[in-house]
Amino acid sequence: MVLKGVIFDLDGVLTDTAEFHFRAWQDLGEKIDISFDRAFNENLKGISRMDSLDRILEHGGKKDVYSIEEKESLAKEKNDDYVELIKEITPADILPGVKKFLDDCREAGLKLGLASASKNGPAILKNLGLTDYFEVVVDPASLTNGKPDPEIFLKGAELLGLDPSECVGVEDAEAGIASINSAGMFSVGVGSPESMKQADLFVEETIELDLDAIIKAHAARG
Ligand code: B16
Ligand code: MG
Repeated sequence: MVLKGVIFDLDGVLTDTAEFHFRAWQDLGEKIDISFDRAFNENLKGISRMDSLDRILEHGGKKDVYSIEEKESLAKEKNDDYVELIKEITPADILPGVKKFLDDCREAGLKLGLASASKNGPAILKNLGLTDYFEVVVDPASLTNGKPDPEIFLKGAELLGLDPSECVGVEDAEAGIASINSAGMFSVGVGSPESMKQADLFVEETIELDLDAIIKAHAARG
């Protein structure tokens, strides 16, 4: 099987916005008297805004305390805070090796797509100066199910006009790897060996992303 497309997650793969999400959720947590640490924040990677809020409320024992309207207002408060923080993002915040990897993909004639759960994805891509690399950006608002459901990666392949088997997906979150795998796509993980156990191939850091190795591993799977 020849590789024709690469579908990227954004947060944690192209740039590290996890810290900004953490700070914005923590600020909200202080207001509603729920505290959590970085380890808990790992559970929010790749998870949509409202699902993240639900996990935080459950963690704080406040699952049934707020109405839908109140939860929407809390999620908006967090996002307003987050939007301020991501205004600081510049091309200097592209994770190490990512620009070269994207250039290698482009030179190899691969089609590139973005499959981020973030509704702020296009704004972040713009601040990073990476918008032009991506032929398609899946709109998370158009989806019924978030990661780990395969919908977002299936949609990415469909928009690129490719079969999932002709694509690889690149992710830093366990929920994201599960999404890629169940889409029938070859998964490339960025992270620790423990968190990337389910990935078909993994690297610990973005600087280690190597297109030739990925092409070979994808072809070897058949
Ligand atoms: P927003 P990814 C995800 O992005 C983040 O990992 C996750 O922490 C966040 O809650 C989610 O996007 C939604 O983001 O509130 O900006 O719409 O990793 O799928 O690129
Ligand atoms: Mg991510």
